[in-house]
Amino acid sequence: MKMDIAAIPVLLLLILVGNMASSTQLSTVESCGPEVATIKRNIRKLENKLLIGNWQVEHLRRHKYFRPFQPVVSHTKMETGTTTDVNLNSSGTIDTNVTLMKSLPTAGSLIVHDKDCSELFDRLKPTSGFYRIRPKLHKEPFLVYCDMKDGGGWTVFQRRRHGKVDFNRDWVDYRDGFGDFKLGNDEFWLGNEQMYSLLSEGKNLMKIDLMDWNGKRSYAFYDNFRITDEADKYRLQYGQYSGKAGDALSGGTGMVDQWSACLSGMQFSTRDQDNDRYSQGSCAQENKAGWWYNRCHAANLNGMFYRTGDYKGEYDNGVVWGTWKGLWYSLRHTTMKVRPLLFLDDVGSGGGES
Ligand SMILES: [Ca+2]
Repeated sequence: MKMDIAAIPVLLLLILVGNMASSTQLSTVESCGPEVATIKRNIRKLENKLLIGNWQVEHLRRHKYFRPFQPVVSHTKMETGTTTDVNLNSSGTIDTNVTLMKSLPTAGSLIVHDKDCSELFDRLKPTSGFYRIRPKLHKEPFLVYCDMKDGGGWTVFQRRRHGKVDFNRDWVDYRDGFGDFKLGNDEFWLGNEQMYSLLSEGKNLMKIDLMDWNGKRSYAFYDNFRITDEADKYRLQYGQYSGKAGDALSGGTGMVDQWSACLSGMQFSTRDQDNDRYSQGSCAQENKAGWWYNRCHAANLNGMFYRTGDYKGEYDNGVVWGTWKGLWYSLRHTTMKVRPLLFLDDVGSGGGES
């Protein structure tokens, strides 16, 4: 947490306004306040009722495919080198524009049917692994890790496991993605541009899986998780929190914490691009990560990988989820993954909350 001296009067004003339970709170606080949370929850319930109805209709329409079932024996195709370049798109017409895809690194299918891992899961129920998806038809497909457990259908966009990949990187790396995309425990950041493609359509549910150095696990859900485009510096937006690990993205429960560490509405920063609200320095440089920072954070999942769990230092720059383990504990495993809000998982729970 950082506090500008010049900003203290603003903070006091915010606290005053908060105590008056006024509806005129400034936007940074408003997006994290408890009254707003209740309203958001009610809106969400109503929206869900409506959307589930719509979704069921859409699901029937989409999954009674007019396309013939193709058991996508893509692994065999790759090994034998024979390819059949017939790709039926969702409207059932033949898409011959697949030559581009062949030159890309392959994993999973040569033919990209799915806009995300949830569609792939619906279609083939494959095991967890790396697959290519194509969220936007006018953009090229790209490789992602699909988590087909935990209800299935999750598209993973961040993973920490062993600290082998350096997460202290420049804007371009965070924009395009980095890390290893081969093995089940590889570490990576999928890329802000890819995340933007994935998240910009429809409503999503984001799940953050966490594990400490004793193997204890926890998690957090955020609905309507999305980011804006590069022109707006991939500004973070999310809806309602639920889960066990606490709402660290919003900075915690106190207004002071939220004022300095609520990440809702924050732009993305890297060591070479300071878009935070900390006017006296760079949160990304201090915290050794690319992330959405305010002044600075209570969650820093791209931070330094400390093998000791507890750590000391000038800055709280570990792999931090403050509302679960505090700012001075660096987590061992983290996963950030997303799927459509109204996805019906393999146990039919819908919300994916386990
Ligand atoms: Ca700054």
